Amino acid sequence: MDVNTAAKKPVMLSGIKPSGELTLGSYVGAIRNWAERADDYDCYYFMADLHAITVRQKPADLRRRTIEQLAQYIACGLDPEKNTLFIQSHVHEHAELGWVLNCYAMFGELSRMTQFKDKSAKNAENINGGLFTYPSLMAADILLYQPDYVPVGEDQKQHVELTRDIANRFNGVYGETFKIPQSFVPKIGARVMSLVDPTRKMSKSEDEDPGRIILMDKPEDIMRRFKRAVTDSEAEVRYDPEKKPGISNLMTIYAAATGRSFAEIEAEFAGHGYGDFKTKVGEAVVELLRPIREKTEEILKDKAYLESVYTDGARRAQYIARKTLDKVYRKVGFVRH
Ligand code: ATP
Ligand code: LTN
Repeated sequence: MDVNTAAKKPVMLSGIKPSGELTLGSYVGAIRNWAERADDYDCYYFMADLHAITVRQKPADLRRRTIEQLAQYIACGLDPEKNTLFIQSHVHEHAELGWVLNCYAMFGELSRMTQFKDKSAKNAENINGGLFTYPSLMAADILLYQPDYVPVGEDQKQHVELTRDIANRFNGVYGETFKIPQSFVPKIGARVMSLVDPTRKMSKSEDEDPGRIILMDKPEDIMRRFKRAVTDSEAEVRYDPEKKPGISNLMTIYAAATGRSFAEIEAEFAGHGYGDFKTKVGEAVVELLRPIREKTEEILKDKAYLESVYTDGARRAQYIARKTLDKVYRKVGFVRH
């Protein structure tokens, strides 16, 4: 792709940590939104391996998952010819700008981040500096590419807000440097909840959570998980996230998988029991994920192809990232050589 021509389109950027298997939540909350927009935007999507090590990872697993995640991005419809797909640690400008932005992110605002509080509670024995300054690195990931939109799930909106604050603060001191990006959250599926605890987000790093559907799950596992999904004691398929979180979550998933509205779903299942509904949701998810799983398995067989994708992606990403970092280094007063 000619970088100069592409730069005229609005820019989209996002990333996911290779900290676990991608879930149905990662797909409908994020990746699906990325894949639909390749023709109209200049898109950058990466595997956030630098972010993944804020929680302890087994090196071999991290390496394997990073490559698998790339194969899954492609299987979900991200064409590497049209989108720049890369591994975060291959573009060292992320770490460098991350350091600079740390000096413009305030202790108080970093302390208020919900993800930091959640992860600290879950990893009480490893509340490290990286976990705390995670949002400054995420701000760097974003601002290096001067994007217009950052497509993410609901839980990441707060980090994108902080990125805007940091960018505005920096621009205020040094003049126009960064474009102020906007988060882009899907209307349906911005927060897919666990099937066994619909008050908690479906999360990829909680391996043993039976309420989690991963993209590589076999049809029989998907069906089993949906059959065991937590519902309520009524027998009415009705959208009410406060009073009926389990059913509302299943409706969200069904809506995301079939494109039907909540009213249509309520009408479709009026007078039916929950068992019937759960089976239908399970079947819809099986069909949604089947092509992704099959394509991923196929792509993973060709390691040389995957290597060529991430090598080319890093080159294209770095071309843009370097320009922004240079500008920042000049503005803050570093001697250039
Ligand atoms: P971890 O458990 O390792 O913290 P995660 O499952 O929360 O990871 P992320 O890497 O944080 O996944 O998220 C990747 C992207 O997918 C983000 O844009 C996030 O908002 C979105 N996302 C993750 N889980 C869900 C979910 N359950 N529903 C909707 N979107 C989600
Ligand atoms: N923090 C995000 C992953 C992430 C990201 C980014 C998302 C890292 N850098 C830049 C969008 C843009 C997460 O935990 N899901």
